[in-house]
Amino acid sequence: MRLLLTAHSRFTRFAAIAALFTAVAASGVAQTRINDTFSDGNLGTNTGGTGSGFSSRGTSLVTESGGALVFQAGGYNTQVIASNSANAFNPFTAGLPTTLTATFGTLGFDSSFNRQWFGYGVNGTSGNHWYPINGTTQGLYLSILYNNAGEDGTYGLAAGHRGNLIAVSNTGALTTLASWDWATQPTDGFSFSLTTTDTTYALQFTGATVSNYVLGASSGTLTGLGTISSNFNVNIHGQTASGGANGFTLDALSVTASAIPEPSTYALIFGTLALAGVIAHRRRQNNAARQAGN
Ligand SMILES: [Ca+2]
Ligand SMILES: [Ca+2]
Repeated sequence: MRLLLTAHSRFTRFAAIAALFTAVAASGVAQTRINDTFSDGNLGTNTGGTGSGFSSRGTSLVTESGGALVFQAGGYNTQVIASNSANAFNPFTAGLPTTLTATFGTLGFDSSFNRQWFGYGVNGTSGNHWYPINGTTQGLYLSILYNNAGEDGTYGLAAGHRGNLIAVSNTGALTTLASWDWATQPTDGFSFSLTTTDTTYALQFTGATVSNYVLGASSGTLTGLGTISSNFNVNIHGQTASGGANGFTLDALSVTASAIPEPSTYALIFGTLALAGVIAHRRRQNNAARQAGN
């Protein structure tokens, strides 16, 4: 009988722990949508990573070389790529914070202008320009722009600021959610991450001096996108005014999503933990009773 009880308690404890792991696995665990370190030398494939690489959107001078995406400067040459449509998803989902992280290698500087745009654009959008001037392209964009003030007030750009986070609605309206200064020209090797839900955004930078958010904050309410009716790709756009060595390289890019556990899931987890604790306590009591009887 004692053997049966011991076996039963072991089985119950195993079942409780298994239920706990199941509950945890179903909630809060990061799901990797894209993880590309640009290491297989082919823009269109992503060997060993997550996601199936990127495609050119009618432009040239983007290569994958030396472990990085290389946007070569070409003198007004526009470079646009997008994550392949097989990896399209909706980063604006309630209860599913989704984080896009991009890490630069080098970031060239052109005394006339540099334009880089990163973010989410509607799946299937094509064309050799991808930025808010194409106002029918719904999405959320981070712009890294250097110019001589000639583009202040256009494309949703705040005057005198090199960085902007811009939402483009499904009606083409632009909403500048945040605008900031780099104290110096953005430095090589910096990373940004952008986390979104259906109602919020949060921006973070590492390796760069970013200050003076003037229109918004580093986090806030996501407005301006309108009704989300499609899936999105990660798009990247580069352009410099002159040729030479003024392009940029991107070392890594990832997109992860992590579900927020429902209250009922928390209840299940804590309930299971409590049950496991009771079982362990009873087992210790039984063992102590057996030892006392010996
Ligand atoms: Ca590749
Ligand atoms: Ca890399």
